[in-house]
Amino acid sequence: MLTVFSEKHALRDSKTELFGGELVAPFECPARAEHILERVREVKLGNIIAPAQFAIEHVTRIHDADFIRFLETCWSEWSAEGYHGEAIATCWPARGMQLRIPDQIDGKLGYYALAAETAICNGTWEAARASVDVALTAQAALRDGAGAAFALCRPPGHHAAADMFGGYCFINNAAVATQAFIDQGAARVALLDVDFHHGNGSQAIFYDRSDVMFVSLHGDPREAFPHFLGYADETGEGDGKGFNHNYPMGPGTGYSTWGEALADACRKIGRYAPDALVISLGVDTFEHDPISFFKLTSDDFKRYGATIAALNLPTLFVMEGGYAVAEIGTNAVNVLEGYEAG
Ligand code: FKS
Ligand code: ZN
Repeated sequence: MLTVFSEKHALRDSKTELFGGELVAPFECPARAEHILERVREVKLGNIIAPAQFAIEHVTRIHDADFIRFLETCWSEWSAEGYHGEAIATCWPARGMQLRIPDQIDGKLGYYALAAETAICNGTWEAARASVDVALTAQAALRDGAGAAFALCRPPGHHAAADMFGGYCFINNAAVATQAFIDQGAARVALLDVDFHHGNGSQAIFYDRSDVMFVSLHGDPREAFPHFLGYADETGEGDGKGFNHNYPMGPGTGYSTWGEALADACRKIGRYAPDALVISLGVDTFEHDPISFFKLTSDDFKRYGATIAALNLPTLFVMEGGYAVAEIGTNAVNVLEGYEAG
C-alpha cells in the first residue's frame, strides 16, 4: 500500500496544551508521525511519497474562506499583540451572546475555536496545509486506480468543522478527501471514523447530505471529548436523515463490544454501496492510550483491518489520533497490514 507523508508535519510543534488546569507538553506531538513512518518502513508496507501541492479551492469546498484566512493569519496577529505564550482561546460566544466575528485576535480565536486545549503556534498553518495535501495526494492515488492508500496526516483533522478548529485539528483532512471523491464523480462515499473520539467536525460537515454516510465508533460523549456531540440519536437532517450513524461506547470497552459495533457499521456501509471508503484512522482506542478509555490490543488492530477489507471497497486511510507514542507505529500499521492480509 502507498503511504503519503510530509516532513512539514514537524512545523506543528506546539509547546503547550491546556490539560487538567496546567499547560503541559502536547499529546499530539511530532514524534507520533515519525514513529508511524518508521513502522511503515520496517514492515515494507510499500512506497512512501511526498505530497503534491493542491490549490486551496479543494479545502474551501469544505471550510469557510474566512476560517481559512483566520488559520493563515492567526499566529502573526497573535504575536503582534506582544503576548509571550501560544495562541489559546479564552472567551467564547456562549449561550445568549452574539455570533458576530470580532476584529481582534482574542475574539477571533474564541469565535473559531471549539476547545481551549489546542494552541496555535508558528508553523501550525504550514503543517496543516501540508497535512491536507497528504490526504489529497493519497486520494488522487485512489482516483488513479490504487485499491488503497495511507495518508499519514499530521496534524489530524476530524474535529475541525467548516469554521472551527480544536481537539488538535485545523483542517478536516478526511472530509476534504471525501469531497474530492464526490467532485471526481463518486455518487456515494462512506466515511468511517474509528478514532476513539467522536468526529464532530466530519459529522457536522456532512450532516445534511445523503451522498456521504458518516459512521463513527467512539467514547460516549457523556464521558469523553468532544463532550457535546456523538450521541446515537444523531442520525442526520434533511436530505442527510438516516445517513449518520454513531456508536458511543463507555469506559472499559474491549474488542468484543467494539468489534460488534464495527461489524454493524460495516453492514450499514455495505448496504449503502459507496464508490469509496474513507477511514478516519485513530489508534487512541488502544488499551494503554494515555487520554482514552477503550481497551483494544495491538492484535485487535490487525483483526479490524481485515474486517474493513471485507467491504471490498477502494479505501483511503487518513491518520487521526493515538497518543501511546511508543506503540503508535505498530498499532496504526497493524490496521493497514490486517487490511492487506484480509
Ligand atoms: C482528556 C482531554 C481530551 C482533547 C482530545 C483531542 C483528541 C484528538 C483526536 C484527533 F484524532 F483529532 F487527534 N482533550 N481529558 O485524537 O481525536
Ligand atoms: Zn482521538
